[in-house]
Amino acid sequence: MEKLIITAALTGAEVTREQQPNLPLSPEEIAEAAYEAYKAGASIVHVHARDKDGNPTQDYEVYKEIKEKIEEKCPVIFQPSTGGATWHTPEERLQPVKLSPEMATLSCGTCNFGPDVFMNSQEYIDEFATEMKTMGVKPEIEVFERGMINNAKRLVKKGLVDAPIHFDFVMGVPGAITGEIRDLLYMVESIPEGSTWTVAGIGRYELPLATTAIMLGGHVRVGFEDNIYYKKGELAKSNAQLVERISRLAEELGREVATPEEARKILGIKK
Ligand code: KMH
Ligand code: ZN
Repeated sequence: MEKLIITAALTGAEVTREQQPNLPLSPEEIAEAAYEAYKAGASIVHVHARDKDGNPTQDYEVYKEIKEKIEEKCPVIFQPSTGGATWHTPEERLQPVKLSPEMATLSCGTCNFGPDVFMNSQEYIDEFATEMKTMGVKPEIEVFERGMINNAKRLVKKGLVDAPIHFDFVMGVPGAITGEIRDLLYMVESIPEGSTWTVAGIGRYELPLATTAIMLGGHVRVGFEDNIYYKKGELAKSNAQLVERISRLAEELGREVATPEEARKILGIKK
């Protein structure tokens, strides 16, 4: 089996310090969390920026500072969000792509997102994909519902995304697909042959889906964006603690963990 790529989703746009006191917010804190996650086995960090008040921002300069600070510390793959928060405009959301990062997320459809709606019209999906192609950015296709896989296949047909596609199944967002294992199997069976995939289980779904992905040959995303607990009723101490557990499980299950360099090869990223 291919080595395991672990992504650490460090901050997200929704979680607050009130909910998770160790949430990294400033560029310094996010870079330090990235370094700790890298040491624990992460080869990709998925990043959402926050402003000085801790609110989600898609500001180019803030992402630039985070990217540079991470690069000073370690060779982990920097993957900014283009999803931002549900209230960000498409123009705001696209800003970090202008940094020409190795990867960025590309959400491939609209869905309910708790009490909000996460809007991704066909027009904007195409625009985001075009911009990523122009900037040489490998998209991680964010899939919150089964139909979004079809939208990603459409992008390949239009020449806006190169195959093989790399998917991230985000499972367990209230209002979108649940994180039951049978749903993951359905998603995995539905993607084109040769694709790679990772799974981000939200909340209590994180651990069972991660373990299943390790055994199925998929990849794993963990971190405070998706889940703030280590176990029921016990907050995690850090993103790195969640990554460490996945590295340990992989070891126990006989799956080696990829370095960033190996992850680049698996994903076809040329540095
Ligand atoms: N915060 C969500 C509305 C992404 O990072 O690309 C969208 C999200 C997806 O987190
Ligand atoms: Zn995100």
